[in-house]
Amino acid sequence: MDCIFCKIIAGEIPTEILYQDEEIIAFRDIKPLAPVHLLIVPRKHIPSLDQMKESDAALVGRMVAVANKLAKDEGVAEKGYRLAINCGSEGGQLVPHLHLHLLGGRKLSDRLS
Ligand code: DGP
Repeated sequence: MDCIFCKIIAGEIPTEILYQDEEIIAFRDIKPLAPVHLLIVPRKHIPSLDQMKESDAALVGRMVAVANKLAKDEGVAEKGYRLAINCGSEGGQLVPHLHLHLLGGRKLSDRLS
């Protein structure tokens, strides 16, 4: 298994897990871009958003629901936050395992750069 997020999911890389259930885990980004920067990750290895199947739609919807819950837990829900999925090289994706970024705790740029 050569995927860093699969290794975190398997417990091979010690990481503080903020949320987990049978389908999804969440932990802090190692290179945070904001005071709150979490990654919401499906246990299933889907290499990118581009490769999700129609049958994964409920899972991706649950990732969003988990992110919204974590935004409340982290105290950023009221002021606002951003969810982002980078897809492919021009989309800025570095780790080839689908993940949702939750960013909050500061005023984010009005534009995505
Ligand atoms: P992306 O560019 O969307 O593929 O974002 C990947 C993010 O994953 C990046 O912001 C840094 C984070 N990351 C990479 N390796 C690790 C790791 O081993 N642990 C944690 N917590 N985050 C990682």
